[in-house]
Amino acid sequence: MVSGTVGTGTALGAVLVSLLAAPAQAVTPADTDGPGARPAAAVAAAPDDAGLRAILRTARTQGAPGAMARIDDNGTVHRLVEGLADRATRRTISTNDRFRVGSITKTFSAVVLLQLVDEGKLKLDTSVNSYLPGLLPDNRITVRHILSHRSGLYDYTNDLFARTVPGFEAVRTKVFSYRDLVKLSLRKARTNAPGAAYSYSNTNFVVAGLLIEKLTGHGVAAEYKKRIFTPLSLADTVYVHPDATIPGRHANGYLTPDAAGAALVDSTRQTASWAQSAGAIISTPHDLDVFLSALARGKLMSAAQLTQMKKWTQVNSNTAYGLGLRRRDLSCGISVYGHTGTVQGYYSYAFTTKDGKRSLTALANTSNNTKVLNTMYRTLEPAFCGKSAAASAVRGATRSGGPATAPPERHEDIAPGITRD
Ligand code: HEL
Repeated sequence: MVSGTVGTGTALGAVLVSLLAAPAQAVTPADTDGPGARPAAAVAAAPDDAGLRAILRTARTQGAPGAMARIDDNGTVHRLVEGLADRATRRTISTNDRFRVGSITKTFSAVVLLQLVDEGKLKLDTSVNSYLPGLLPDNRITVRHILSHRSGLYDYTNDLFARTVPGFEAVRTKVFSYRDLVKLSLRKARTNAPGAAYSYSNTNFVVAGLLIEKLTGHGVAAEYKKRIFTPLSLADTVYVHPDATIPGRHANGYLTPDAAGAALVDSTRQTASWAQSAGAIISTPHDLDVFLSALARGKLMSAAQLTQMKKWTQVNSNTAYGLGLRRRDLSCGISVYGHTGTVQGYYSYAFTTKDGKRSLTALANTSNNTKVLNTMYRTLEPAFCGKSAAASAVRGATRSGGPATAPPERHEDIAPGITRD
């Protein structure tokens, strides 16, 4: 595991008791775009479609039935597809296909909460318990801690998905309330004192969903729609929880079992109730590109709130986390902003440049396959850095998972088989 700052994942128990009793050693997020962020360097190089395609092909050879990417570059669209959306019908994957975006949902939830800050209904540095009395066991946990994964609330999915296919089948048709999920988290010791460390946890964005519900009086579906989907005309973006079906044209998702060589499990149909406001949105590459571009251009919140969203906690050498937003620092000297998603059967990446002029969404329709995850991670370089970077990204993708030559990976492993950063 690569920890954000202070050691997450330390042995808990006695250590944690003293940690929680001690005054929080705050991990102070850095100011907007600093310190590791690369300046506003314009994206000079054209996207390298050939390099990107080679990466998508590698993902297929590593076990993804299909892989695709769409780049929206200042009005020019690049579409790349490899392989299948559906193994039964053998339909080719399309960049118009809907898919489960997983934790890219967190950026949508953060946008809603930051809009509520703009409306004077929420304060980032106020205790969550002052809005939701008694919900959390520590009044020091603030809204900002939740949105930056610094609350220390344990991630209940570590336990739910310790065994991949049995874990998935046990929740596939379940409907949880947000409070059920918070309760699962609170059965376990917290990972750190409030504010003391970055420790990625779905629980934080379940709390975000509860806050949205409490402050607006509506479910997240209505708020996403009113505040984001409709104003941006995201016609293919939906939140259908607890419905288990992806409406309309979509790529099926195929979960990789833990046992080597076992057949992929079609995991398309599920309530995604374990994820909800932390991961249950369904969208397309076009819509995600539009969403992130609008966010970067300041169309979804005030400049003051966008500044808050981009206060960074460094996660590792080339990744930082803001408020429901990731920053990746690329080899060509620019930083890109967005999120990643892993939901059973789907690995997704959606990032945009600082000015929102170039956006990438990439998808592989499998998950629980670290080789594919690491390969898809490399799509950012050819998309944003062009040819020079693509060569090394492709080399890396080809080697990914290889024994001696694999480059160091930039992910944190929090739970068995779940790669996070
Ligand atoms: S994990 C992440 C990603 N986030 C987090 C969230 C999301 N997704 C999950 O928590 C899903 C966990 C189960 C995934 C499952 C698989 O691979 O389909 N794995 C297992 O069951 C392993 N035993 C941090 C990677 C993100 O990128 O933000 O999405």
